[in-house]
Amino acid sequence: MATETIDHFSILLNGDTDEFLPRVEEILREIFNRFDKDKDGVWNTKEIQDFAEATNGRPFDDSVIDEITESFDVDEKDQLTYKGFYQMYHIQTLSEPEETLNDFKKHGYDNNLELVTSRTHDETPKTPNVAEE
Ligand SMILES: [Ca+2]
Repeated sequence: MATETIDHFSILLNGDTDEFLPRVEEILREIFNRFDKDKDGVWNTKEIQDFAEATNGRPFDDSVIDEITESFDVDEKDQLTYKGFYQMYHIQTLSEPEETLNDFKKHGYDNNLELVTSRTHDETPKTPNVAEE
């Protein structure tokens, strides 16, 4: 892979406040909605596991599920809320922004946080030679 210097942190977070940039919040919302199959606004265990498989290639261990539901915002049935999902990603991103970008890539986003329709393993840089008249 080419040695690009990518500042993962600043792609995702506001350097002053450590908050997610608005585009990142949009992506988190998109991913959350995509896996919230029954559209009830929370992730049950099945939905969490679908997400885990899509992201990591395998489901989470039960202990990880427990950790998630104990650490992050859940509803009364221990289902992960969007807020909880957001918290989970925020913590990961503060410590490992690269990991978050890798996750986003698994869900079809590129380094510019754009949704690319086809998932290829090519890292062909897109150079938009936009005509300047
Ligand atoms: Ca759901």
